[in-house]
Amino acid sequence: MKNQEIARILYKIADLLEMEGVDFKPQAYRKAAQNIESLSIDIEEVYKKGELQKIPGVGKSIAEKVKEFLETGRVKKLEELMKKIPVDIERLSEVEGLGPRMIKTLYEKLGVKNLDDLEKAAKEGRIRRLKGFGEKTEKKILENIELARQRQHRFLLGFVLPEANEIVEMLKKHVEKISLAGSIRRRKETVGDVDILAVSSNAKEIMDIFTSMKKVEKVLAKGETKSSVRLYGGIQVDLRIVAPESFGSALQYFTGSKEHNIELRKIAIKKGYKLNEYGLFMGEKRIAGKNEEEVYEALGMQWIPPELRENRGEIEAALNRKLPKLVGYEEVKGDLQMHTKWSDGSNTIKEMIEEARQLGHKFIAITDHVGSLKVAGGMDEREVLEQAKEIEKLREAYDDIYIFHGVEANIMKNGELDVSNNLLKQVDVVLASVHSAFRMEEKEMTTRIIKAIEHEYVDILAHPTCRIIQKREPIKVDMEKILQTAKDNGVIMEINSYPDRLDLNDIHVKLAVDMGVKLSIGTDAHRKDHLQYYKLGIAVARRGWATKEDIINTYTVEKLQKIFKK
Ligand code: DGT
Ligand code: CA
Ligand code: CA
Ligand code: ZN
Repeated sequence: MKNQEIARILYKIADLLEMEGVDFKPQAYRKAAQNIESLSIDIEEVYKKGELQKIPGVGKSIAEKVKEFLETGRVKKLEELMKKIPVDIERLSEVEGLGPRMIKTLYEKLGVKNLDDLEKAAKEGRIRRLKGFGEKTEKKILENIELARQRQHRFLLGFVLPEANEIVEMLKKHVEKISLAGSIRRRKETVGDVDILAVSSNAKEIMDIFTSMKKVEKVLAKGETKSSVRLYGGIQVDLRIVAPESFGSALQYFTGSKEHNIELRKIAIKKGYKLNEYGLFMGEKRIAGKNEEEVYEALGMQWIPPELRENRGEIEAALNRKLPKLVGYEEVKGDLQMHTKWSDGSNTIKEMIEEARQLGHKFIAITDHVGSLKVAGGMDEREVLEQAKEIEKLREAYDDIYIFHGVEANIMKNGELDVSNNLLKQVDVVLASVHSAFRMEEKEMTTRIIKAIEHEYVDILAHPTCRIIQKREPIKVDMEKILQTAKDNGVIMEINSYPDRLDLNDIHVKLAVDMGVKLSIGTDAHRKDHLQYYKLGIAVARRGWATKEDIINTYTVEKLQKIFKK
């Protein structure tokens, strides 16, 4: 989905136009950006249907910019404006109290282009001398720069990973070795920037290719061994070229986490070695560095999968050769949560099946909303029965994929479900989840969830903490108590794999795994292209030390049928 990227471009044009002193247009751009940002459908599809101008606030001129971006990956108008006013408008306008016009004055009078310049000018007392600013404003600016810096943007793994993989794939043809590094390689739920490492005998050419990619909005730095760019989506990508004999140690170093590296270096020192990005050294002699395996091996431990490198006990386990055999990305055979046109999804059951088959799934569960959730188009009993008939027919049409008929029911405030047992009896698998009254005290909320887990027909507790990353805090619950109840009742805890949910998170997954609670992976797809997110769920499972046995999506259909049996 390019919705966010396009909104961001339009906001930026708005700010730059305002700096130019243009009237009305900035407001129009912002309005359009807001509407595109909150669009629940993919703007590319709107464009394909020729319906861009049906989006509120999108007129001919803005529609043309959207079209230009979707077709060419750039917007000339933005490039012209950025050339004319070369300031980092986005970061600067994050300083509270600084509007586009003030930024313009600061640029014209003091040459302020970015946060560093701004800080310097404020510290030197140059801002207070400007007309309309004053000492108080200067002080405020200085305080707010700190806040703007702390509010450093992080990006959802699920949205950045496809872009990062595309870059790696594209560069692969030109280099000897290449890999993602940093938090994105560890599959952390959000990433600050994308780190890429490569080996090449022709660094200069690689850097040219890298910095002239279509998706690059701005080249931040360009050198022979390191370049940084910012993509239209707003994220920074760093590419480093390293020597072949150091690739493994550099990959190890730049994969992190920092905490993991610190521990590792201590172990190296204890053994009388020195570990850095260039290699593992005994005196001047490099004893390992070409690949990661030999670095870990020389330190007397198993190679540690990147997802575990958070200094949460993995180093000790690796030293004792007791790392778990993490569930593999190829071992998950299906998806246990998705929605269709029967409730609030955009595709038919058949379309979801087709897509799932493309992904190689052997089973899926169709889990449309039931009950009173108005916005989600919850089905009633009659509709569930009709849906069952459709699924029965589709089962006959496909012999390479099994379709479980499921529902997602709402857990009401008192812990009861808002549908009858009669309805629940009609389906194979029942998901229960909280969709309202998120702010209850921990004790009350825990009792509520426990009651739902104890419900005789509930199989899976879906998105158990209800958090939306960077948007909604998790509900307050006693997680250990919930997991214990789940275990006692044979209820599965979901790893909701939608990019902004990832719920349970890695820490809770580890707790569940330690307690012997089984987990399921569900994308919560509301469109067929969301089905690809199941891999994010596997990443969370791996970060939570889960093995194949812990994740029921690795089981056969027969085994699942037994688990879901009423
Ligand atoms: P991010 O980008 O904030 O999501 O997180 P990372 O982990 O990708 O961090 P980043 O991009 O600043 O640096 C990449 C890796 O480089 C990091 O995971 C570990 C390594 N690294 C960076 N700075 C230090 C440091 O000061 N000490 C050590 N030991 N390692 C560092
Ligand atoms: Ca990073
Ligand atoms: Ca970085
Ligand atoms: Zn839900």
